[in-house]
Amino acid sequence: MSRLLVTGGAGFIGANFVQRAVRDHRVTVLDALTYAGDRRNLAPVADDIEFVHGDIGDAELVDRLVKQADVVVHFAAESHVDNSLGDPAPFIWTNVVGTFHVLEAVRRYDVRLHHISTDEVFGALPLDTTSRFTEETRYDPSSPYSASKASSDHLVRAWTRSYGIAATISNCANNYGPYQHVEKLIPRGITTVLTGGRPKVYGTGVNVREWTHVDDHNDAVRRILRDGRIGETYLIGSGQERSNKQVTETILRLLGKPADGYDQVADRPGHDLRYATSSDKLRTELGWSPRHVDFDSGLADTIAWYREHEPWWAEAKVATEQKYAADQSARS
Ligand code: NAD
Ligand code: TDX
Repeated sequence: MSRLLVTGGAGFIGANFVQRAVRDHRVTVLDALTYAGDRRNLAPVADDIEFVHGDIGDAELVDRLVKQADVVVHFAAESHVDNSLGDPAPFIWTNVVGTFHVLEAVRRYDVRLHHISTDEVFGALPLDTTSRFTEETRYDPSSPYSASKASSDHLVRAWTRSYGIAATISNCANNYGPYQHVEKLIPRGITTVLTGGRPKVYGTGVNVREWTHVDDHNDAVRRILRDGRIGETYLIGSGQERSNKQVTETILRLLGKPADGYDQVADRPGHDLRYATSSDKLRTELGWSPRHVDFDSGLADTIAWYREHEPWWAEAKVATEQKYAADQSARS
Protein backbone atom coordinates (compact mmCIF):
# COMPACT_ATOMS: atom_id res chain seq x y z
CA MET A 1 0.00 0.00 0.00
CA SER A 2 1.71 3.17 -1.13
CA ARG A 3 1.31 6.48 0.70
CA LEU A 4 -0.53 9.07 -1.37
CA LEU A 5 -0.52 12.79 -0.67
CA VAL A 6 -3.53 14.32 -2.43
CA THR A 7 -3.53 18.12 -2.64
CA GLY A 8 -6.96 19.69 -3.12
CA GLY A 9 -8.61 16.44 -2.02
CA ALA A 10 -11.62 18.25 -0.51
CA GLY A 11 -12.60 19.77 -3.85
CA PHE A 12 -14.78 18.32 -6.60
CA ILE A 13 -12.42 16.06 -8.56
CA GLY A 14 -10.01 15.46 -5.68
CA ALA A 15 -12.74 14.24 -3.32
CA ASN A 16 -14.11 11.84 -5.92
CA PHE A 17 -10.54 10.59 -6.40
CA VAL A 18 -9.90 10.14 -2.67
CA GLN A 19 -13.18 8.29 -2.08
CA ARG A 20 -11.93 5.58 -4.45
CA ALA A 21 -8.20 5.76 -3.64
CA VAL A 22 -8.62 4.70 0.00
CA ARG A 23 -9.32 1.15 -1.22
CA ASP A 24 -5.72 0.77 -2.40
CA HIS A 25 -3.66 3.42 -0.66
CA ARG A 26 -2.91 5.21 2.59
CA VAL A 27 -4.17 8.69 1.82
CA THR A 28 -3.26 12.07 3.29
CA VAL A 29 -5.25 15.03 2.01
CA LEU A 30 -3.78 18.53 2.09
CA ASP A 31 -6.45 21.14 1.47
CA ALA A 32 -6.81 24.83 2.35
CA LEU A 33 -10.62 24.55 2.49
CA THR A 34 -11.20 27.61 0.36
CA TYR A 35 -14.80 28.42 -0.65
CA ALA A 36 -14.45 25.44 -3.07
CA GLY A 37 -13.22 22.88 -0.54
CA ASP A 38 -15.61 21.10 1.77
CA ARG A 39 -14.83 18.47 4.41
CA ARG A 40 -18.28 16.98 3.83
CA ASN A 41 -16.98 15.79 0.43
CA LEU A 42 -14.72 13.41 2.35
CA ALA A 43 -17.27 12.32 4.97
CA PRO A 44 -17.71 8.81 3.48
CA VAL A 45 -13.98 8.14 4.02
CA ALA A 46 -13.27 10.44 6.98
CA ASP A 47 -12.02 7.54 9.13
CA ASP A 48 -9.76 6.17 6.39
CA ILE A 49 -7.67 9.25 5.65
CA GLU A 50 -5.45 11.77 7.35
CA PHE A 51 -6.76 15.25 6.68
CA VAL A 52 -4.40 18.23 6.91
CA HIS A 53 -5.94 21.69 6.72
CA GLY A 54 -3.26 23.80 5.09
CA ASP A 55 -2.04 25.76 2.10
CA ILE A 56 0.23 24.46 -0.67
CA GLY A 57 1.81 27.92 -0.50
CA ASP A 58 3.19 26.93 2.93
CA ALA A 59 6.59 25.55 1.91
CA GLU A 60 7.43 24.02 5.30
CA LEU A 61 4.14 22.18 5.57
CA VAL A 62 4.40 20.90 2.00
CA ASP A 63 7.97 19.75 2.69
CA ARG A 64 6.93 17.79 5.79
CA LEU A 65 4.00 16.06 4.06
CA VAL A 66 5.80 15.26 0.82
CA LYS A 67 8.68 13.74 2.81
CA GLN A 68 6.23 11.18 4.23
CA ALA A 69 4.67 10.27 0.86
CA ASP A 70 5.49 7.89 -1.98
CA VAL A 71 3.31 9.70 -4.53
CA VAL A 72 1.79 13.18 -4.75
CA VAL A 73 -1.39 13.68 -6.77
CA HIS A 74 -1.69 17.43 -7.22
CA PHE A 75 -5.29 18.59 -7.70
CA ALA A 76 -5.17 21.77 -5.57
CA ALA A 77 -5.94 24.85 -7.60
CA GLU A 78 -8.14 27.86 -7.94
CA SER A 79 -10.35 26.43 -10.67
CA HIS A 80 -12.96 28.94 -11.81
CA VAL A 81 -12.40 31.12 -14.88
CA ASP A 82 -14.98 33.76 -13.87
CA ASN A 83 -13.29 34.22 -10.49
CA SER A 84 -9.91 34.59 -12.17
CA LEU A 85 -11.28 37.44 -14.29
CA GLY A 86 -12.45 39.27 -11.15
CA ASP A 87 -9.35 38.63 -9.01
CA PRO A 88 -6.37 36.79 -10.50
CA ALA A 89 -4.17 37.01 -7.38
CA PRO A 90 -5.20 33.72 -5.68
CA PHE A 91 -4.70 31.93 -9.01
CA ILE A 92 -1.07 33.01 -9.14
CA TRP A 93 -0.58 32.13 -5.47
CA THR A 94 -2.06 28.66 -5.56
CA ASN A 95 -1.63 27.49 -9.13
CA VAL A 96 1.85 28.91 -9.74
CA VAL A 97 3.56 29.50 -6.38
CA GLY A 98 1.84 26.50 -4.73
CA THR A 99 2.88 24.19 -7.56
CA PHE A 100 6.43 25.52 -7.24
CA HIS A 101 6.51 24.44 -3.56
CA VAL A 102 5.15 21.01 -4.45
CA LEU A 103 7.85 20.65 -7.10
CA GLU A 104 10.66 21.68 -4.80
CA ALA A 105 9.54 19.15 -2.19
CA VAL A 106 9.20 16.22 -4.63
CA ARG A 107 12.65 17.13 -5.98
CA ARG A 108 14.15 17.08 -2.47
CA TYR A 109 12.72 13.67 -1.54
CA ASP A 110 12.53 12.03 -4.98
CA VAL A 111 8.79 11.49 -4.72
CA ARG A 112 6.62 10.61 -7.75
CA LEU A 113 4.27 13.43 -8.83
CA HIS A 114 1.17 13.49 -10.98
CA HIS A 115 0.07 17.01 -11.90
CA ILE A 116 -3.59 17.55 -12.77
CA SER A 117 -4.18 20.15 -15.45
CA THR A 118 -6.71 21.31 -17.98
CA ASP A 119 -7.22 21.46 -21.74
CA GLU A 120 -7.79 25.23 -21.31
CA VAL A 121 -4.00 25.73 -21.47
CA PHE A 122 -4.26 25.29 -25.24
CA GLY A 123 -6.67 28.19 -25.75
CA ALA A 124 -9.67 27.89 -28.06
CA LEU A 125 -10.45 25.89 -31.19
CA PRO A 126 -12.67 27.30 -33.95
CA LEU A 127 -16.30 26.18 -33.97
CA ASP A 128 -16.45 25.13 -37.59
CA THR A 129 -13.77 22.43 -37.65
CA THR A 130 -13.31 18.96 -36.21
CA SER A 131 -9.77 19.78 -35.02
CA ARG A 132 -8.79 18.65 -31.52
CA PHE A 133 -6.02 19.44 -29.04
CA THR A 134 -3.22 16.88 -28.85
CA GLU A 135 -0.21 16.52 -26.56
CA GLU A 136 1.75 18.50 -29.17
CA THR A 137 -0.62 21.50 -29.37
CA ARG A 138 1.05 24.82 -28.62
CA TYR A 139 0.07 26.48 -25.34
CA ASP A 140 -2.12 29.56 -25.86
CA PRO A 141 -4.08 30.31 -22.67
CA SER A 142 -6.81 32.98 -22.67
CA SER A 143 -7.80 33.65 -19.05
CA PRO A 144 -5.83 34.29 -15.86
CA TYR A 145 -6.98 30.81 -14.77
CA SER A 146 -5.70 29.02 -17.86
CA ALA A 147 -2.50 31.09 -17.91
CA SER A 148 -1.82 30.10 -14.29
CA LYS A 149 -2.44 26.42 -15.11
CA ALA A 150 -0.21 26.72 -18.20
CA SER A 151 2.50 28.21 -15.95
CA SER A 152 2.19 25.29 -13.56
CA ASP A 153 2.50 22.79 -16.44
CA HIS A 154 5.64 24.56 -17.67
CA LEU A 155 7.14 24.42 -14.18
CA VAL A 156 6.46 20.68 -13.97
CA ARG A 157 8.04 20.11 -17.40
CA ALA A 158 11.08 22.21 -16.51
CA TRP A 159 11.59 20.41 -13.18
CA THR A 160 11.31 17.09 -15.02
CA ARG A 161 13.89 18.04 -17.65
CA SER A 162 16.30 20.01 -15.48
CA TYR A 163 16.14 18.09 -12.22
CA GLY A 164 14.87 14.70 -13.39
CA ILE A 165 11.87 14.59 -11.06
CA ALA A 166 9.50 11.66 -11.70
CA ALA A 167 6.44 13.52 -12.93
CA THR A 168 3.53 13.07 -15.31
CA ILE A 169 0.89 15.60 -16.38
CA SER A 170 -2.69 15.17 -17.54
CA ASN A 171 -4.83 17.81 -19.24
CA CYS A 172 -8.50 16.96 -18.96
CA ALA A 173 -11.56 18.46 -20.63
CA ASN A 174 -14.55 19.82 -18.65
CA ASN A 175 -15.70 17.53 -15.85
CA TYR A 176 -19.17 16.96 -14.42
CA GLY A 177 -20.60 14.76 -11.67
CA PRO A 178 -21.29 14.78 -7.91
CA TYR A 179 -19.69 17.34 -5.55
CA GLN A 180 -19.03 19.96 -8.25
CA HIS A 181 -19.26 23.50 -6.88
CA VAL A 182 -22.47 25.34 -7.85
CA GLU A 183 -20.49 28.11 -9.58
CA LYS A 184 -19.84 25.84 -12.61
CA LEU A 185 -22.21 25.65 -15.62
CA ILE A 186 -23.88 22.29 -14.98
CA PRO A 187 -24.46 22.46 -11.20
CA ARG A 188 -25.35 26.14 -11.51
CA GLY A 189 -27.97 25.37 -14.14
CA ILE A 190 -29.40 22.41 -12.21
CA THR A 191 -29.62 24.23 -8.87
CA THR A 192 -31.05 27.35 -10.49
CA VAL A 193 -33.91 25.32 -11.97
CA LEU A 194 -34.38 23.42 -8.69
CA THR A 195 -34.75 26.75 -6.87
CA GLY A 196 -37.28 28.07 -9.38
CA GLY A 197 -34.97 30.27 -11.47
CA ARG A 198 -33.85 30.48 -15.07
CA PRO A 199 -30.31 29.33 -16.01
CA LYS A 200 -27.95 31.97 -17.40
CA VAL A 201 -26.23 31.29 -20.70
CA TYR A 202 -23.29 33.54 -21.53
CA GLY A 203 -23.62 35.26 -24.91
CA THR A 204 -25.43 33.18 -27.53
CA GLY A 205 -24.48 29.86 -25.92
CA VAL A 206 -22.70 28.50 -29.01
CA ASN A 207 -19.46 27.85 -27.08
CA VAL A 208 -18.63 24.15 -27.02
CA ARG A 209 -17.15 22.07 -24.18
CA GLU A 210 -16.22 18.36 -24.10
CA TRP A 211 -18.00 16.90 -21.06
CA THR A 212 -16.12 14.16 -19.24
CA HIS A 213 -17.53 12.41 -16.18
CA VAL A 214 -15.37 12.89 -13.08
CA ASP A 215 -15.10 9.10 -12.60
CA ASP A 216 -13.66 8.71 -16.10
CA HIS A 217 -11.15 11.49 -15.39
CA ASN A 218 -10.06 9.80 -12.18
CA ASP A 219 -9.88 6.39 -13.84
CA ALA A 220 -7.43 7.94 -16.31
CA VAL A 221 -5.39 9.42 -13.44
CA ARG A 222 -5.16 5.99 -11.76
CA ARG A 223 -3.93 4.44 -15.01
CA ILE A 224 -1.31 7.15 -15.46
CA LEU A 225 -0.13 6.64 -11.88
CA ARG A 226 0.16 2.89 -12.48
CA ASP A 227 1.49 2.66 -16.03
CA GLY A 228 2.16 6.18 -17.34
CA ARG A 229 5.60 6.96 -18.67
CA ILE A 230 7.57 9.42 -16.54
CA GLY A 231 7.97 12.80 -18.22
CA GLU A 232 4.91 12.31 -20.41
CA THR A 233 1.71 14.31 -20.79
CA TYR A 234 -1.66 12.64 -21.41
CA LEU A 235 -4.83 14.36 -22.65
CA ILE A 236 -8.15 13.14 -21.23
CA GLY A 237 -11.53 13.68 -22.85
CA SER A 238 -14.74 11.77 -23.47
CA GLY A 239 -15.44 13.02 -26.99
CA GLN A 240 -18.87 14.22 -25.80
CA GLU A 241 -19.00 17.75 -27.22
CA ARG A 242 -22.01 19.96 -26.49
CA SER A 243 -22.71 23.67 -26.80
CA ASN A 244 -23.65 25.49 -23.59
CA LYS A 245 -27.09 26.07 -25.10
CA GLN A 246 -27.52 22.31 -25.68
CA VAL A 247 -26.38 21.49 -22.14
CA THR A 248 -28.78 24.03 -20.65
CA GLU A 249 -31.68 22.86 -22.81
CA THR A 250 -31.02 19.25 -21.75
CA ILE A 251 -30.98 20.21 -18.05
CA LEU A 252 -34.31 22.02 -18.50
CA ARG A 253 -35.83 19.09 -20.42
CA LEU A 254 -34.66 16.52 -17.83
CA LEU A 255 -36.21 18.67 -15.10
CA GLY A 256 -39.53 18.87 -16.97
CA LYS A 257 -39.22 22.54 -17.98
CA PRO A 258 -39.54 24.15 -21.42
CA ALA A 259 -36.22 23.97 -23.28
CA ASP A 260 -36.19 27.75 -23.83
CA GLY A 261 -36.56 28.53 -20.11
CA TYR A 262 -33.14 30.20 -19.81
CA ASP A 263 -31.78 33.76 -20.11
CA GLN A 264 -28.91 34.95 -22.28
CA VAL A 265 -26.64 37.25 -20.29
CA ALA A 266 -23.48 39.28 -21.00
CA ASP A 267 -20.71 37.13 -22.44
CA ARG A 268 -17.60 36.12 -20.48
CA PRO A 269 -14.65 38.35 -21.53
CA GLY A 270 -12.18 36.40 -23.68
CA HIS A 271 -14.65 33.47 -23.77
CA ASP A 272 -13.00 30.45 -25.44
CA LEU A 273 -15.17 29.15 -28.28
CA ARG A 274 -14.49 25.45 -28.25
CA TYR A 275 -12.41 22.86 -26.40
CA ALA A 276 -11.96 19.32 -27.71
CA THR A 277 -9.19 16.85 -26.96
CA SER A 278 -7.72 13.84 -28.66
CA SER A 279 -7.16 11.20 -25.98
CA ASP A 280 -5.70 8.69 -28.47
CA LYS A 281 -2.40 8.44 -26.56
CA LEU A 282 -4.14 7.57 -23.30
CA ARG A 283 -6.43 5.10 -25.05
CA THR A 284 -3.65 3.37 -27.01
CA GLU A 285 -0.89 3.35 -24.39
CA LEU A 286 -2.89 2.85 -21.22
CA GLY A 287 -6.09 1.20 -22.46
CA TRP A 288 -8.32 3.96 -21.09
CA SER A 289 -11.78 4.58 -22.46
CA PRO A 290 -14.62 6.53 -20.85
CA ARG A 291 -17.45 4.50 -19.30
CA HIS A 292 -19.85 7.46 -19.35
CA VAL A 293 -20.41 7.77 -23.07
CA ASP A 294 -24.10 8.68 -22.87
CA PHE A 295 -23.96 12.33 -21.78
CA ASP A 296 -27.71 12.72 -21.24
CA SER A 297 -27.74 9.74 -18.90
CA GLY A 298 -24.69 11.06 -17.00
CA LEU A 299 -26.44 14.40 -16.72
CA ALA A 300 -29.64 12.75 -15.44
CA ASP A 301 -27.62 10.97 -12.71
CA THR A 302 -25.94 14.26 -11.81
CA ILE A 303 -29.32 16.00 -11.60
CA ALA A 304 -30.53 13.21 -9.29
CA TRP A 305 -27.47 13.73 -7.06
CA TYR A 306 -28.14 17.48 -6.72
CA ARG A 307 -31.84 16.83 -6.03
CA GLU A 308 -30.87 14.45 -3.22
CA HIS A 309 -28.17 16.69 -1.74
CA GLU A 310 -29.80 20.09 -1.37
CA PRO A 311 -28.32 20.65 2.13
CA TRP A 312 -24.88 20.19 0.57
CA TRP A 313 -25.35 23.06 -1.91
CA ALA A 314 -28.07 25.38 -0.55
CA GLU A 315 -25.80 27.77 1.34
CA ALA A 316 -23.13 27.92 -1.37
CA LYS A 317 -25.86 28.58 -3.94
CA VAL A 318 -26.95 31.80 -2.22
CA ALA A 319 -23.36 33.04 -1.81
CA THR A 320 -22.46 32.12 -5.40
CA GLU A 321 -25.44 33.90 -6.95
CA GLN A 322 -24.72 36.99 -4.85
CA LYS A 323 -21.17 36.97 -6.14
CA TYR A 324 -22.31 36.53 -9.75
CA ALA A 325 -24.76 39.42 -9.36
CA ALA A 326 -22.05 41.68 -7.91
CA ASP A 327 -19.58 40.71 -10.68
CA GLN A 328 -22.22 41.31 -13.35
CA SER A 329 -23.06 44.80 -12.08
CA ALA A 330 -19.35 45.66 -11.71
CA ARG A 331 -18.87 44.75 -15.37
CA SER A 332 -21.89 46.65 -16.76
P1 NAD B 1 -12.26 22.73 -7.05
O1 NAD B 1 -12.21 24.22 -7.12
O2 NAD B 1 -13.56 22.04 -6.89
O3 NAD B 1 -11.31 22.22 -5.87
C1 NAD B 1 -10.05 22.76 -5.61
C2 NAD B 1 -9.60 22.31 -4.23
O4 NAD B 1 -8.29 22.85 -3.99
C3 NAD B 1 -10.50 22.81 -3.09
O5 NAD B 1 -10.75 21.78 -2.17
C4 NAD B 1 -9.69 23.93 -2.45
O6 NAD B 1 -9.98 24.12 -1.09
C5 NAD B 1 -8.28 23.42 -2.69
N1 NAD B 1 -7.30 24.52 -2.69
C6 NAD B 1 -7.39 25.71 -3.34
N2 NAD B 1 -6.30 26.47 -3.05
C7 NAD B 1 -5.51 25.73 -2.24
C8 NAD B 1 -4.26 25.96 -1.61
N3 NAD B 1 -3.59 27.12 -1.78
N4 NAD B 1 -3.73 24.99 -0.85
C9 NAD B 1 -4.39 23.81 -0.66
N5 NAD B 1 -5.59 23.54 -1.22
C10 NAD B 1 -6.14 24.49 -2.00
O7 NAD B 1 -11.50 22.24 -8.36
P2 NAD B 1 -11.75 20.94 -9.26
O8 NAD B 1 -12.77 21.26 -10.28
O9 NAD B 1 -11.90 19.76 -8.40
O10 NAD B 1 -10.34 20.88 -10.02
C11 NAD B 1 -9.26 20.11 -9.49
C12 NAD B 1 -8.10 20.18 -10.45
O11 NAD B 1 -8.49 19.69 -11.73
C13 NAD B 1 -7.58 21.60 -10.71
O12 NAD B 1 -6.18 21.54 -10.78
C14 NAD B 1 -8.19 21.99 -12.04
O13 NAD B 1 -7.39 22.92 -12.70
C15 NAD B 1 -8.21 20.65 -12.74
N6 NAD B 1 -9.23 20.48 -13.79
C16 NAD B 1 -10.55 20.73 -13.52
C17 NAD B 1 -11.50 20.50 -14.50
C18 NAD B 1 -12.98 20.74 -14.24
O14 NAD B 1 -13.78 20.66 -15.18
N7 NAD B 1 -13.40 21.03 -13.03
C19 NAD B 1 -11.11 20.01 -15.75
C20 NAD B 1 -9.75 19.77 -16.00
C21 NAD B 1 -8.81 20.00 -14.99
O1 TDX C 1 -23.70 30.33 -15.73
C1 TDX C 1 -22.92 30.03 -16.64
N1 TDX C 1 -23.31 30.18 -17.93
C2 TDX C 1 -22.51 29.86 -18.99
O2 TDX C 1 -22.92 30.02 -20.16
C3 TDX C 1 -21.60 29.50 -16.38
C4 TDX C 1 -21.12 29.33 -14.96
C5 TDX C 1 -20.80 29.17 -17.45
N2 TDX C 1 -21.24 29.35 -18.72
C6 TDX C 1 -20.39 28.92 -19.86
C7 TDX C 1 -18.94 29.33 -19.83
C8 TDX C 1 -18.25 28.14 -20.50
O3 TDX C 1 -18.32 28.29 -21.91
O4 TDX C 1 -20.39 27.49 -19.77
C9 TDX C 1 -19.12 26.95 -20.13
C10 TDX C 1 -18.58 26.16 -18.94
O5 TDX C 1 -18.27 27.09 -17.93
P1 TDX C 1 -17.59 26.66 -16.55
O6 TDX C 1 -18.43 25.63 -15.91
O7 TDX C 1 -17.24 27.90 -15.80
O8 TDX C 1 -16.29 25.90 -17.09
P2 TDX C 1 -15.06 26.35 -18.02
O9 TDX C 1 -14.85 27.80 -18.00
O10 TDX C 1 -15.25 25.69 -19.36
O11 TDX C 1 -13.85 25.64 -17.22
C11 TDX C 1 -14.03 24.32 -16.65
O12 TDX C 1 -13.41 23.33 -17.44
C12 TDX C 1 -12.01 23.32 -17.48
C13 TDX C 1 -13.48 24.27 -15.24
O13 TDX C 1 -14.07 25.29 -14.45
C14 TDX C 1 -11.98 24.40 -15.21
O14 TDX C 1 -11.48 24.23 -13.90
C15 TDX C 1 -11.39 23.33 -16.10
O15 TDX C 1 -10.02 23.52 -16.21
